[in-house]
This record gives sequence, structure tokens and C-alpha cells, in this order.
Amino acid sequence: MKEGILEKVVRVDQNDSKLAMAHMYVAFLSLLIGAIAGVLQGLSRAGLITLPAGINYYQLLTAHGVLLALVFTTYFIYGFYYAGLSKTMGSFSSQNHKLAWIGFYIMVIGTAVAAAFIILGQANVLYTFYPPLQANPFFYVALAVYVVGNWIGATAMLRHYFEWKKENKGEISPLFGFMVVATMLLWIISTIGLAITIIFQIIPWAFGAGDGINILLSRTLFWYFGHPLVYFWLMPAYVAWYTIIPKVIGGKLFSDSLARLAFILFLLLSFPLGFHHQLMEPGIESFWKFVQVALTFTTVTPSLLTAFSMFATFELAGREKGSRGLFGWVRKLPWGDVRFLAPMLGMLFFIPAGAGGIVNASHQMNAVVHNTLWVVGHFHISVGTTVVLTFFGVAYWLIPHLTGRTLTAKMNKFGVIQTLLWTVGMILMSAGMHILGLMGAPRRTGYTTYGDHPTALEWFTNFFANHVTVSVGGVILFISTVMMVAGFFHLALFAPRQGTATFPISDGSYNGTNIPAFFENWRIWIILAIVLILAGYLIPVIDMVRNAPPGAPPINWVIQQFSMLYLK
Ligand code: HAS
Ligand code: CU
Repeated sequence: MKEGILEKVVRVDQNDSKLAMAHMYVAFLSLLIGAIAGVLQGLSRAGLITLPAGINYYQLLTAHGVLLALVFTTYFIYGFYYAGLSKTMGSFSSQNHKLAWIGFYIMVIGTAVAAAFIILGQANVLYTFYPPLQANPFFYVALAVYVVGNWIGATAMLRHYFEWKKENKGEISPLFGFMVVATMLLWIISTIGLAITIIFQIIPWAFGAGDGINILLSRTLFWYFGHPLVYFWLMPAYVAWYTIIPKVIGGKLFSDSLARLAFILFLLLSFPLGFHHQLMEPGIESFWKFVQVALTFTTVTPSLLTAFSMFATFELAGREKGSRGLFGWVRKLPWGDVRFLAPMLGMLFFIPAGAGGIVNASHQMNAVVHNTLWVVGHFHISVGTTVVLTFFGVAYWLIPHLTGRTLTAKMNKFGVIQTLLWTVGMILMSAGMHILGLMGAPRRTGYTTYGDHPTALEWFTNFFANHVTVSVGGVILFISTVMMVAGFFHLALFAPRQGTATFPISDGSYNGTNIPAFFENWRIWIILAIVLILAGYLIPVIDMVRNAPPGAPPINWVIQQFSMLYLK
């Protein structure tokens, strides 16, 4: 924490800092609102509070999912990536800068309009918004606008990278930039599927055209996007692990090439896997489910490579500092430094999160856990902890760096407490959710005892896990989130300017710099990814179109409002 004072810090270009900070403001505001919606829906689900008239469980759950899973993550990732690209590959040209700002404003328009419909109760369709649940048509238009804004921002990043490549012919790009390109290509290729279902299926249907929607096709397109989406969240966390953490712990990365290989594997293998979210759906032949499950298991490889890389990095750094024995390196890690502690706890959570993912992907076991709270537990420790704690760890140094402020020892301590609170809250909440899921408690249902059915009552009274302990965990997480948001505003606006916090970026790797040049042959990776997409999806999708089930009529927001009034 003293580096800011001791070293002369080379700051990220001022204009690029402003661009990154604009994204961060939206991210942390959404984090706050999304967390308020989250804690309220959790308490109401447990029967601990009654929601005031005019607000319903699904409205809160939609706000929670959309604001945290889609809005907070995306804006944070864009902000982090703009800053990191500027730091490692030079400041953005004025043209790329303009493009990035245009992308930002379009994203903000999409976000604001979509949020308005959620607040008005006209989009209670949850963050997956699959038909036949139907929102106000303009909610989907807003989503489409949001996607276009994302593409424009991604284009600015890609142009920045390729311009650098042109100016530095024959040179290998910095690891950060390489990883940004892999992520953004994955993001563009996956959001194309989302755009297709929104523009060609959902919007016309929501405006009343045609006779119903092909739900199977729409969900398939959604999950074609939805699985890579989880890697779009994860990859920036890995970027921090590979490029930032080695520097924070005072060592070097184990192997730059291995890190790049992991990212290429994500780009190649992430797409034809969506069926592992649809294993319980009729209408998809089991052969194609088998193909996609098999491919899912191959996508575990880049995460296992990452686990190996991180262990090797920690051990080599520890041994350099004189650690002895098999695990002596553990003691050499800077546990009291929030820039390390938060991502590190994220990594530890990813061990059970990844194991849970493998359970989910196994067809037979999926039958036990699908649509239960187990899945909610899984994604709260993957995206909600591995990714989020890493992002928090990054925020503690990135925000003061971008605003020319200091990360003081006091603020570091605050960060450590906030991180530990998150950890405790999440252990309580996610363990409870996993166990409740195994006990049959469904996800996405408000408070009910199913007419005092004994199984349902058990979900409220079981000693080890019940809805009440889950919401107590949720309240602790909420406190931690409020601390983080307060920390963000402090670091952005009020922290002292006694030297700028460093942007810790690792240079070189223990395994040298012999990086294969063909890694940057993006054309090959894109073509291979498309070949795999066609292999996994072409035949089943043709089948879905040719043998389309009868179109589904909408369960729309007007009907939802009436039925809720009626049920009351
Ligand atoms: Fe998942 C459902 C399968 C990873 C997020 N997942 C979800 C949903 C979300 C989500 C949001 O197959 C719910 C969607 C919805 O609303 O319906 N998931 C997987 C598999 C993986 C996986 C196989 N998921 C993620 C990640 C996510 C995420 C990452 C967000 C960021 N998931 C599924 C399936 C479903 C699913 C099914 C559908 C369930 C259903 O029925 O609905 C794999 O990618 C996991 C591989 C990971 C590992 C772990 C490696 C460990 C590492 C840490 C090392 C630690 C160190 C620290 C170095 C194998 C890298 C050590 C230090 C010391 C000091 C000891
Ligand atoms: Cu998935």
C-alpha cells in the first residue's frame, strides 16, 4: 500500500481513465441497486418480510439478476479492459476513444430503458427473459440497443489492439491485450446468437406478430449465448489472476504461453455447450445433448490449466523468497493485502464452484439439481464470488489509480474486512442453497410452504440449511456490498492524493518469453470456433426449425399483473 508513495507511478492516460471511470460509476451504482433488490427478494422468499403492495418477488428477482449479472459485470469488465489496454498498449487514439464513448452512451441508454421497464413492473421476466414470459416489447428493444453498444465498445478495443500490432510488426502483444482480444471475440460471437433471438423472434412476437414463438429455438439461441456469457465474466477475473496477482505477490507469472493457451481454448471451446443448460428439456435429441456435454468437459481444461498456473506461480514466488517444505510458500503470500486476499478467496471458492459445475454438466446428476436452489448456489460462488471478489480486489487499486489517489493502509484494512464479510456471508448463503437444492427446494419461487407440505416445511426448519440461514447470509453479503460501494465512492472522490496507487502489472514469466507467434493468428481460432459451433448446433437447430413445436402464446406482463392482483 506504500508503493504509491515510494514509486513514481506511470498513470493510465487521463482521457482513458475518464472513460474507464464512467463505466465504473455505472457498475457500482448498479451493484448497489441490484444488491438492495437481492436482499429484499431473499428476505421475502424466507417469509421474513412482506413486500409492499406494488412490488413483487419476480420484479425484484429480475432487477437483482439483470443489474448484477448483466449490468455490473459488463460495465466493470469494459472499464477494467479499457484501463488495462491503455496501460499495456498505450493510450487510445482519438478515433477509438470516440467509438468507445459512443458504445458507452448506447449501452447506458439500453440499460436505463430496460431498468425503467423493470421498475414499472412491465418486465418481470428474470435475467434469462425466456419466452413465453413476455415483457413490454420496448424492454427487448432496449436489450438489443444494449448489445449494439457492447459491440461498438468491443470494436474500439479490437481496433486498439490491431493498430498496436500494425505499429509493432513481428512483436508479441502484451498478455493483457491478448486476453482482451480473446474475451471480446468470445463476447461478439456469443452475443450474435442473443441478438438473433431478440431481433428476429422475441421483438416481433412481443409486438404481436405471427402466431406464437418457437420457444425451443429461442432458448437454444439464449443458451448458445448464455454459456459463453459465464466465461465472459470469468475471463477478466483470470486476466487479473494471470497479469496482476503475480506482481502483487512480488513474483512473476509461471508461464505466459500457458496463459495464452488457456484463453485460446476458451475462445475455441466455449460455444457449443449451451445444451448443458437444457438437459431436462424435451425436443433436443439425447445424442446432441451427449455431444455438448462431452464438449463441456473439454472446457474444464483451461480452468484446470489456470489452477495449475496459479499454484506454480505462488510456489515459485514463495521459493524465491526462501520458503521451504511442500507448503511453505503459503506463508509467503501477502494475506493482509486486499489486492491479493480478495482474488485469492475468489480462487478458493472456485474449487467447489468448478466441482459443482461438473456435477451440473453430468446428465444424470443434472436431473437431480436442475431448477433447484443448488444451481443458484453454484452461480453465487462462481460469478458471485470467484468473479466478483476478484473484481473487488481489482477495484481497490484500480479506482484510486484512475483518479490519482492513494490506497491507504486504513482503506486496505477496510477492504480486508469487507472481503471477509463477503466470504462469511457467501459460505452461509451458498452452502444453504446447495443443500436446500438437494432437498428439492426449487429456484425462482417466492415464499410458499406448498400448503404446509412436510418437505417444504423442512426447507424452513432444517438445522443445517434453511431459507432463514440463507437470507442471513444474504444480509451479511448486503452489508459487505454497501461497504464496497462506499469504498468505491471514497476511492473515487475522497481518498487522499499522497501519490497514486500503482497499477500492478506483471512483467515476464518464470518460463521465459518464448511465445509461439501463431497464438496471435486470430483468424484460425475464429474459423475453428465457427466449425465447432456448426458441429454442435447446425443439425439440432435445423431440426428445431423444421419440426417446430406449435408457437407459444405469451404470458405477458399485463396478464402477470392481473394474476398477481387476483392471487392477492
Ligand atoms: Fe456453471 C449453471 C456447468 C463454470 C455460472 N453456471 C450456471 C448458471 C450460472 C453459471 C450463472 O452443466 C445458471 C444459469 C441459469 O440461470 O440457469 N459451470 C459448469 C461447468 C463449469 C461452470 C462445467 N458456471 C461456471 C462459471 C460461471 C458459471 C465459471 C460464472 C462465472 N453451470 C454448469 C451447468 C449449469 C450451470 C451444467 C446448468 C445447471 C442447470 O441445470 O440449470 C466449468 O467451467 C467449471 C470448471 C472449473 C474448475 C475449477 C478450477 C479451479 C480453479 C481455482 C484454483 C485455486 C487456486 C487457489 C489456484 C474445474 C481455477 C489455491 C490456493 C491455495 C492457497 C490452496
Ligand atoms: Cu454453462
